[in-house]
Amino acid sequence: MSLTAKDKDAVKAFWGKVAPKAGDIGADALGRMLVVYPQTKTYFSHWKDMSLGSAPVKKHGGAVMNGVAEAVSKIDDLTGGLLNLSELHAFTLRVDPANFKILAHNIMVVMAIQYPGDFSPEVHVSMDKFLAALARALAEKYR
Ligand code: HNI
Repeated sequence: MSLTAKDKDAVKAFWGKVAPKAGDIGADALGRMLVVYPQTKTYFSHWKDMSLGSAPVKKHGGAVMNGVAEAVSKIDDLTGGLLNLSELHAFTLRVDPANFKILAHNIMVVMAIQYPGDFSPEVHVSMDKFLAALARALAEKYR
């Protein structure tokens, strides 16, 4: 299911609202992923502290959302735009691509909690499609 112009506009408009707090959103989403889906901890075993709100979780939560910001700016060509990130996750980090949807789900949950007024059903469906397209683009190099 490709992103329509309406989806892209909705994503860009919503991202404009949440971008100032992207780091916090990423930290909460990553922290939740590690708690709710503990199998994802294996990828971060080199971190001393993986608890919600810890320094590594906050730092990496911000890094992940920088990746999402990059994807928003490359929304017309996610596969091409995220090639390096896909290679990093596929070859270097060997992250099981099933986890991309899991992190995307947690990002959606945090956005809904933090922006209840803006997270309308219309924004919800466009963000869901965008994050699914982002997950697919990150899984590109696995094929
Ligand atoms: Ni991911 C590193 C973006 C999903 C495990 N990840 C990054 C970096 C970005 C990034 C950007 C590089 C940071 C840097 O250059 O230092 N990751 C994203 C995005 C998604 C994603 C946009 C999906 C929305 N990453 C995941 C998932 C996992 C994951 C689902 C594992 C469950 N990522 C990692 C690990 C690293 C990483 C591990 C390296 C972390 C470190 O300690 O350097």
